[in-house]
Amino acid sequence: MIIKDFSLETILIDSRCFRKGILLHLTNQEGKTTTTEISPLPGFSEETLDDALQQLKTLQRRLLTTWWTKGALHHLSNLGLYPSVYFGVETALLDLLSPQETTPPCPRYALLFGSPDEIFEKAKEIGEEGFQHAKIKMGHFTTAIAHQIVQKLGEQFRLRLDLNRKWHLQETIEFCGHYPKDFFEYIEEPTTKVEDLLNFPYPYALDETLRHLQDLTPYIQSQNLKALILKPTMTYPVAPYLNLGPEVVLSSSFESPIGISQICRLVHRYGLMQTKHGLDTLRYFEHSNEESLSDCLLEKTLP
Ligand code: OSB
Ligand code: MG
Repeated sequence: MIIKDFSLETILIDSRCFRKGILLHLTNQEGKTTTTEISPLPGFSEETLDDALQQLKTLQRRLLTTWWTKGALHHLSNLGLYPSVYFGVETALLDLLSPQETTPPCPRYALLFGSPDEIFEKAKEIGEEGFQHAKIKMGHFTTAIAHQIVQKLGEQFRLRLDLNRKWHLQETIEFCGHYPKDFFEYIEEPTTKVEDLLNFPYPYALDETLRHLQDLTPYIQSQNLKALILKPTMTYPVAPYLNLGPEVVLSSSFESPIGISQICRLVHRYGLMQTKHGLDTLRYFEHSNEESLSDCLLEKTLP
């Protein structure tokens, strides 16, 4: 396959225009087209939007002069690409090389975060939508407030908590001790220190820690590591994590609907339909439909 046409477009993702991203449009020799999103998340991604844009412009020539096959995709791994760029480019090439007829919706859990009142308000909303599984971001709360929230929502929803490495080992253990052992699906990032994870006696998941750990083996052997949370915008490729043992949960990082459906296509490609994924970030943008997105279009960038 040859790429005949390459263009980039910068977009504003949310109506308040806090979140920006890049759309990559590719067309092959048969006239098939695809659009994928490249949106590094400020404060989390190693690269900025400008870094990603520069790298894409440099990559353009190579994209247009390579004979692409599925076997040729591994060449991308030698180019030192930022995760967001690697994710956008590889998924675009995959869309053209092996298109999926349709992409059914992906199994997902709901996301709850904000102040306790905001969490209760959103909990009502997700309950009405029929969600039975939810993840609550708790790292910024005291354990007393966290208990109040769990007591209110823990019967209605099967919960996973994300502590974002904000609680100390003893605090998290003491907290979990108030509930049956498998009450929570897992605690995401349950300790401030990586070394403490091996002493954490409840099911847990790793997210940001995965981006710093060289060797996951001791954690996988310890049995309590139940899930690996992979945000393709920040951790890509994800394939090396697929068969390590813990379940793989793909998660969004406040991308537009284009980026989120790109993650959903990966869920299908990797056969991860038995797992609930973290694709509910769109709920936190006020106007996230396609129409308001086009209102937010900044400019066409034609390198
Ligand atoms: O801490 O998991 C996080 C989104 C952007 C940055 C960090 C995080 C998140 C999410 C996304 O929580 C939703 C999810 O992982 O379920
Ligand atoms: Mg997390």
